[in-house]
Amino acid sequence: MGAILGKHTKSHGPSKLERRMVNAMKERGTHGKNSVRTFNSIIMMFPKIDKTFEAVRTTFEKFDKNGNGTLELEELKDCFKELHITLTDEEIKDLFSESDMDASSGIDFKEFIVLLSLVHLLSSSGDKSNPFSARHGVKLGLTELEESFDKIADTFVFFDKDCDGYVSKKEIVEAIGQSTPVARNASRIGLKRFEEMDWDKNGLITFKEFLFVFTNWVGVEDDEESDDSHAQW
Ligand SMILES: [Ca+2]
Ligand SMILES: [Ca+2]
Ligand SMILES: [Ca+2]
Repeated sequence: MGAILGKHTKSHGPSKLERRMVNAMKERGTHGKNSVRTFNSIIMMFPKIDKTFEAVRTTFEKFDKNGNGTLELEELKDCFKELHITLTDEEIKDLFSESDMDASSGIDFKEFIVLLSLVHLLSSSGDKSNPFSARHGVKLGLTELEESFDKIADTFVFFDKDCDGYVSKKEIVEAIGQSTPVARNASRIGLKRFEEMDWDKNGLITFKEFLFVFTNWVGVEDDEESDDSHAQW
């Protein structure tokens, strides 16, 4: 918990992948089929979502061949090969640097979840200019995890009232303000995290940042969890 994110040194504009994600979120927002109507309904799903995340941990550990707690680029390539995710080395490298949130040259577990979500959401976007959706066969094949990602993307869209592909601080404060006291309470810590997440302090949160915060909300631990989660799926 509380891992400090590396300083945000991004001096250039959004990366290619980030622009694609913004477009994917816009597209989702304008299609208007959102499964999330209230913040409460999503809070109710936290335990289930947490379980789908935790179920990926064994995959993560399996590919962390040298056991240092992160996936290095080569380990990630092996992982994709095994999952039959057909991306070029270049694309994998882009994904890697996009998901390496603390710029540590390694993908830790939470970053791995972020990475998988990018693969899933980009591959289900209708933007044919992006290699993930243009090429068939980019599929995680992890149904419950993919459902979680869709749910979280819908939550993002629920917050993104003006459908510009970003959640602004104002949008999140308003949405939380309108929810019940229970939901407000549950999201208080989350809101604080949002402020930490908004690295460049421009008041805008991307889906990637949102998901990273979300993993904290649902209770994913940085390291192996104490064994209270051996529920079978
Ligand atoms: Ca490793
Ligand atoms: Ca990292
Ligand atoms: Ca917005």
